[in-house]
Formats: sequence, C-alpha cells, structure tokens
Amino acid sequence: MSLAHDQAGGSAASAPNDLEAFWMPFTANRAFKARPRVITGAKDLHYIANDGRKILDGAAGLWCCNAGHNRDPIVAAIQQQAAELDYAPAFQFGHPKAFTLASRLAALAPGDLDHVFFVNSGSEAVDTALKIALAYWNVQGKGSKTRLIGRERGYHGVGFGGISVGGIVSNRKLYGTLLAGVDHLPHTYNRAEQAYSRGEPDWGVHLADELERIVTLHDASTVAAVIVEPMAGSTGVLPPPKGYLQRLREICDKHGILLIFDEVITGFGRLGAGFAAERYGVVPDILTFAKGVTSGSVPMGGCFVRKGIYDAFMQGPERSVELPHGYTYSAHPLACAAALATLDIYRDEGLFERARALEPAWADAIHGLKGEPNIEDIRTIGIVAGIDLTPREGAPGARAYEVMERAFHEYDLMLRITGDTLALSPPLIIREAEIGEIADKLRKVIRAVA
Ligand code: PXG
Repeated sequence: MSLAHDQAGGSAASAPNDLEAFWMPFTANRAFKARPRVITGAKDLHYIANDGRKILDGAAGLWCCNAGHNRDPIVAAIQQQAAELDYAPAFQFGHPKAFTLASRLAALAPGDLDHVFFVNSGSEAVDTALKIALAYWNVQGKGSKTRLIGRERGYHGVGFGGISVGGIVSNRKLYGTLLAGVDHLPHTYNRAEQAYSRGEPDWGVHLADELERIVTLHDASTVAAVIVEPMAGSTGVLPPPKGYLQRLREICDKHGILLIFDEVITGFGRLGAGFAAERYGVVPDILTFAKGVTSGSVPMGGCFVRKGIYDAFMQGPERSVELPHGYTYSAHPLACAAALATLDIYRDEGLFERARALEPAWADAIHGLKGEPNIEDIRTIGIVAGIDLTPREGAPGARAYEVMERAFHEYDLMLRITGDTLALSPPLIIREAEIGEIADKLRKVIRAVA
C-alpha cells in the first residue's frame, strides 16, 4: 500500500484506487472488496452507483435519510453554517442554533420530554441514556438502583452500554464481560402466533409481564431502568405486540423504574408519527434519537429526558457541573443547522402524516410478495418491512446476502439484511409508484435467487 502510494506520487488525490486500507464497519470486508458496491452520489429517493446507475434506496441509507437525499434546504443550511461558524464548544459555551434546535425538538416530543442532551450517534445516545438513568437514581439518594434491563434481539448500538443491554449474541460474544448487573426480557417474536403481521401483532402482550418476574428476582430497589426499541429494527423488524409497551410502562411505574425508549430508528416519522411513543400513547422517561434528526446528512443524536429528571440534577452550587458527561461534538453547529432544516422539511411536507397515510399501501405492496419462493414471514409497520427467507442448508445468511448483492448489481435496489431477513425502510418521501417499484424489484430478485 505505501509503495503504491509513493509510486503514485504521495498525494491523497493521486492515491491508487485501492480498497484495502478501509476496514469497513459491519461489513463482510473480503466479499465486498472482491465485488464492491460503490456509491458516488444521491438525490431524493435514489443513489448513484460508480457506474452511473440510479439505485432506488429501499433502506433510507441505514434507516436515516427519512427526508430523502441531498435535499436542497439541508444542503444550503450546512453550507451556510460551515461558512458562518464551523465549530463552537458546548462545554461552558453555546451557540444559538443548539438552543433553538433543543426547543424545536422538545416541542415535537410527546409529554414532558422537554429537555435534550445532544450527542453524535445512536450508540452515544444509548450510553448517555443509561448513564443519565444511573446518575438520576444516585442524585435521588437511591444509589442501589444500578441494574439495567434490555431485551433479547435488542439493538442499541455498539458502545459497551449498548451491547450490554442489547440482545444480539454476535455483537456481544467477542467483547468480554460487558457491563455487570444487566438482565434481559424475552424478545417478542413468535412466528407460529404472529406470521404475516400488519402493524402490531395481536399476540404477545403477556411477554411484558416477564418484567415483573425479573424485577421480583432482583428486587426493584436494585433496578435502574428498562430499555427497549419500540419496534426492534436491526434484528429483522419486530413490531411490538398490541398493549405490550403500555404494559411495560405500567410495570415500570408500579416499581419506580425508568423506562427508556430507543427511538434511533423509530423516531422522525418512520412509524407514521414523530415518535413511536406518540403512536403508542406511552411516554418513556428517556427517549433516544439519532439518524432521522438530520435525515442522515450530518452525524447527530440525543436523548430527551422528562422534566422531572432534568430538575433532579439542578441542585447544589450554581457553578458545579450537574452531569459530568458530554462530547466534544455535542450540538455541533453543522449538525444543528442540518437538523433545523430537516425539521422544516418534515413539517412543511407533512412527512410523518404522509408515512401514516401510506402505511396501508406499503403493507399491501409488501404483503403481496407472500407466496414467492422461500418467503417464511413478512412483517410491516409504518414504512418498514421485514421479510424472512428460508436459510440455505448449512449456510445461514447466504440467501439474503445474495439477494442484497444482486438487488444492487442487477435490479438497482438497495436494501438491508440481517441473517436471512431482508429489511426495507425507504425515505418517507416515497410515493405509491415507487412503493410498487420496490415490490416489483423485490419479487424479481427473490425469484432470481430461489
Ligand atoms: N439504537 C438503535 C435502535 C439503532 O437502530 C443504534 C442505537 C446505534 O446508532 P449508531 O448511530 O451508533 O449506529 C441503532 C443503529 C441495520 C442497521 O441495518 C441499524 C442501525 C445501524 C446500522 C445498520 O439494521 N441502527
């Protein structure tokens, strides 16, 4: 690599087209580098591949570009901000857009989730939420409440906190003992009871009662918080059973346990409401977000906390730091500018309502694939779908991988996979015609891979 670099003249601009140095995240590096999928541009619902093809984005990037790609007002806001104020520290100083954005977000969030802590990703949002939960009980004089409860098949990013409460074995097993004092609820998927569900499945509310069992086992005096994704996204789109989230809220209230919703995927319209909390009429104590807040254009995440939590920290000497936590790039000016422009688009184009209105058409189109070869289950909710394929004998994940690869190269469609499940979550600017196009492309590629 360095030899080739020198021969090429040593400047980055003339570096050879070598894929080796980039250790790609959550990627089969060798397979990718043998047959790369390279993207060089984007606009609205499409990516542009390096060979010039327009690829329909069935995944909103990684569930983040909810307003579509390269939207003019977002591009302009980022450009202007870079020229006006590139960076300002958020520790002991502030810039106006950080405050404006927090107020705008607080107005959007349900209930009294009216304070916002800014971070740069979903993983940081989760670690921040867990730390706030632990610190909250400490400042309340209840320092014995330290246990955290996650859920099997939960994904909460890749920080040590997130993988500890997360429930994906492959993301955990290489990384030692993780956080101590963590327990997990059972996941909520049961194919025999729920197959081909549209929206929330009827079966499974009783699984929330497992929380009672776990709390009884450990005693509520040791439990700080429960964290769940309202809809588990990364592990294959698992919508919550009817009444399940409400039941979790009741049990948390009964025992004095904080409820955290990880809305990194479900926030900003994905389920046809600003937040899933709104769709379900359940207000958590802490709500994490990322991705859609800037429509993926600049990294940003955050946590909403209820007023009572923020207030609990506002005590002691005025000049003391109430929460020793934060990141160099918390409330970065470029991210704040991008987020404000994104929120304008969501509001002006009514994208959350649009997602709600399109949900039946989306569900019809995707469920129309039932009966195609190797499909074992289809789940839809909001503008999201999970399609389970039969694994190939002795090669789990291989069939879905081939679907993803051929969808990109041969059918001009981008989608996500996890195991042998296909996941779809297009930008919310999608129209019925393009929903039909996604379904057609899926049908063709699923048949081709059979
Ligand atoms: N919580 C949830 C619920 C997520 O879905 C994170 C936290 C972590 O966010 P960051 O920004 O640190 O990556 C996520 C991220 C997929 C996929 O295809 C999902 C995510 C990220 C990348 C791919 O399922 N979710």
